[in-house]
Amino acid sequence: MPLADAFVEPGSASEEFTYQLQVAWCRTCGLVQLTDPVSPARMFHDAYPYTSSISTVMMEHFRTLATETIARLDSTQDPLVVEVGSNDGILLRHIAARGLRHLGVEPSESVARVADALGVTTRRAFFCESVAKEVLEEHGPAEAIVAANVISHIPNLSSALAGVRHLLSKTGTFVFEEPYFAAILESTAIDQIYDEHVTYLSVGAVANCADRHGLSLVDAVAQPTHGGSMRYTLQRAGRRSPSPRVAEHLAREAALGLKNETTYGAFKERADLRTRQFRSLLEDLCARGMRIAGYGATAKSCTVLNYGGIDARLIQCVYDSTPAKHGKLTPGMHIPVKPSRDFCKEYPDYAVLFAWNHEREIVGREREFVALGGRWIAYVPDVRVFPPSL
Ligand code: DWN
Ligand code: SAH
Repeated sequence: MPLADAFVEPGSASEEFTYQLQVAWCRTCGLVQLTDPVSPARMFHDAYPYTSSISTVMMEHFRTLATETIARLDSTQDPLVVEVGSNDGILLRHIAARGLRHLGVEPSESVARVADALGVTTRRAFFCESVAKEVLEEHGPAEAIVAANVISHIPNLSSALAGVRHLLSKTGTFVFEEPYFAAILESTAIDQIYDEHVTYLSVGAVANCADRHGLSLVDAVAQPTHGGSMRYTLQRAGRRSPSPRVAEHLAREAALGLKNETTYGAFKERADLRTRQFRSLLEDLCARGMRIAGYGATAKSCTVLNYGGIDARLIQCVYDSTPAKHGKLTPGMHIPVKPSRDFCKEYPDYAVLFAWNHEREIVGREREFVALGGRWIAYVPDVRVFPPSL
């Protein structure tokens, strides 16, 4: 597999880095993870193209999380809020605007620079145990540590959790959210599996890993973002008993078969079937002379395109709003990426919704496409064309 966010400059495709994408499940701690993670520095660097603020729904989601984080600080004197993977400042900008002490820890210069401009103090670093100790030395303990869609990106999860344990004040909380493995399983979202996602977290696995580092999982609340996420709250062990929600999620995970080997084999079979159905739909439409494009040059699309061998013969181009992706080719399958403002100038007959997690926002905005006869194609949770043709 190529790297999901390594969009290719035309003419330089021969230099593409590839790696073996393979997932394993640990019978002991329940963690689902990549067997051969790619070095983080290869993925997160000064040309990392993903900026969190591409979605108005996500901007609102993080504004609300910032408000909740501030509310939890209650009467603490001069509290410190640390965010791991602060990207373009989508969350910390609200903390900074309130004049609160804060620090983003973010290795990708491309996005950290955007956060700087919003007044967010950002340390260019990969969060780990030693960086956490340095932050503690320089700034003191953190009353709140927050992280979204990044803990699953860290190959050395133990080091990250040990870092949190060092940095967190005695009364502090660590709140993080990640795509929920049970949701990935239920919707057969194989496209969530790619290089940047090293672990696929569940309530059971997080509880086990937290325990090993003197932390306890005290709450877990489902979130609608990224196609189904879970927000975990950790505190130093022994501070508070877990919310009943934790036990409810654990029971549901057991019922879903997260502890049974057969569940994982069945997932692969469903993923293979779905990929074949998706590919044959595209082939049938192409054979009928239809023009097909993609919408959203997501990191996720890398897996479904490369696993299905779907290239520019089937999908002519992908429209995306991220300037850094424009004029480039998608990793591996080399489909040209065009600005999303061009979509309405040359509507295709069908548009594959690669950013399916932003369906409401995108389909709501692009109503004219459907009004003029265009149709969306989705492949999660099933392959479907919508709205159905009359
Ligand atoms: O975990 C990760 C998540 C948070 O973001 C990272 N490893 C990488 C990235 O994954 P992704 O690329 O699959 O995320 P999204 O949020 O599904 O990507 C949206 C893509 O779609 C962006 O390239 C922008 C584009 N887009 C667009 O063209 N028009 C998005 C929206 C909402 C739009 O209206
Ligand atoms: N929190 C944002 C960004 C998620 S994308 C959101 O939810 O939208 C993942 C981000 O984590 C990238 O900006 C990447 O550069 C950063 N990252 C990756 N490994 C990291 C690590 N070890 N420490 C801190 N940030 C990391």
